[in-house]
Amino acid sequence: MKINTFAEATDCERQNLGKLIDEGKTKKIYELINDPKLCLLESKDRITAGDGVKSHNLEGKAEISTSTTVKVFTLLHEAGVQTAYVRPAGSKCFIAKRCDMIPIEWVTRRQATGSFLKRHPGVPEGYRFNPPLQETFYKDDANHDPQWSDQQIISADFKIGPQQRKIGKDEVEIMKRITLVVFEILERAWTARDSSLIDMKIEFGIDMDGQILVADIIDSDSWRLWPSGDKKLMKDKQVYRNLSNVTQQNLETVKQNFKWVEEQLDYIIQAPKPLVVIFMGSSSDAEWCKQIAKSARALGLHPEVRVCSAHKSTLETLNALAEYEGQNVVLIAVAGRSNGLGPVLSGNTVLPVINCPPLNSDNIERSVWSSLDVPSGLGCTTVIYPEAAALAAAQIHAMHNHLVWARLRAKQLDNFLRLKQTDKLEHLLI
Ligand code: OK8
Ligand code: C2R
Repeated sequence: MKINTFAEATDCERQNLGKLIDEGKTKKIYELINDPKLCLLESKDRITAGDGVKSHNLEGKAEISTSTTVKVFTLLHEAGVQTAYVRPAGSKCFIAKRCDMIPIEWVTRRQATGSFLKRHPGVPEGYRFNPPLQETFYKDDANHDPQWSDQQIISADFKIGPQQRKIGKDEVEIMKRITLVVFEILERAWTARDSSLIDMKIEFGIDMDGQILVADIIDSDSWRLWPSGDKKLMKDKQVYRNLSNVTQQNLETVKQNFKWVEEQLDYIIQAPKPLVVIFMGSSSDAEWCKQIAKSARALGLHPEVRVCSAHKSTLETLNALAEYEGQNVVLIAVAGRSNGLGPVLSGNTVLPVINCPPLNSDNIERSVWSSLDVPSGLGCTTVIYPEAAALAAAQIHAMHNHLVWARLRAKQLDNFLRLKQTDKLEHLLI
């Protein structure tokens, strides 16, 4: 995946710039004249902590922060998580869906550190939360962002956005679930760079269509990140928060840390698409295979199709198999009637083989048994739907590929969100 160099978008977006909507400690938000549903976020060369009490100029921070945010949101977008982020626009800016923000910080923790330790004396630093712990804080600098319960958020009776969307129990549940998935996707991605995501904070907004979206920025201000799981190697804003005496040299270290994070994200978002080879026994199985390939692509896999029959062209089948030995490949065998193909492949390789025979209501009783009733020593598995074959292959690849893992996690989130939405509209169904 290629990240734009920002430059191409700059000029036209600047001409389109409307009035300043809002200005925070580290960013400005502008209207876009030609598109009232979008806005432009511009980062400042400013670093702050302690609700703004500590604040310094840090030349170059805006570019690093923007690029970090762009890469993080690109990763989430590729996974299938909807966010307000739209596209980069110059080295210090990006375009986002215009949102009215919900004044809550959504924090997820994998390990105990930071403010959690102050609020829970006796719990040792590094205590592991399984599942990750979720906390919410009301954004109120003057009162140091007090922790709020779900009940407090619901009782605040927020009505946000042009449609005045009420933030009730469902909305809180939706935001909690999205927050957890965002954390888990980023945690898994950072594992690929041998770094531990310890905790993080995100924020939500309501866009002009009334949709709840992850909004704002996600950069080195947003999380605690410990390379090799070692607190002493931390690469996030905590280094700045901890400084009792802020010198130019210290600030340079903070900036170099942020730059390191921004560069690591290139490796994270550019992971190769893993290969799934669909072996089909006859060209008559092509339609079934197309359905598997379509689902596989949607999960971030690269499908390849081979036509060979273990019954009719045994040697060619084994030669084709030999081409994939030694690689991280999942094989899917599509063979109707008497399935020799899947079991023969499985018996001659250690690569995982998933049988997905092209079944229909007429042949299922007869044909499925030839995939299931295999001799001892074979470990091929069998599924009966094309989507299930792609999902099973993706789950195998997800064990070593964080982008596929992210797609699967986002798909589960999507299932949850769809059911929630349908549940709300249930009265329209009957
Ligand atoms: C936030 C997780 C960690 O940075 C500050 O000190 C204050 C403030 C600011 O001015 O930017 N930052 O509001 C903030 N609050 C929580 N988090 C923030 N960035 C993140 O949430 O990953 C923080 O980086 C938990 O933080 P904790 O332990 O302080 O509650
Ligand atoms: P033909 O079109 O060759 O007659 O195949 C194919 O996958 C197809 O569904 C008819 C059906 O037989 C299947 N077939 C197998 C094998 N080779 C072909 N089951 C095999 O080697 O197992």
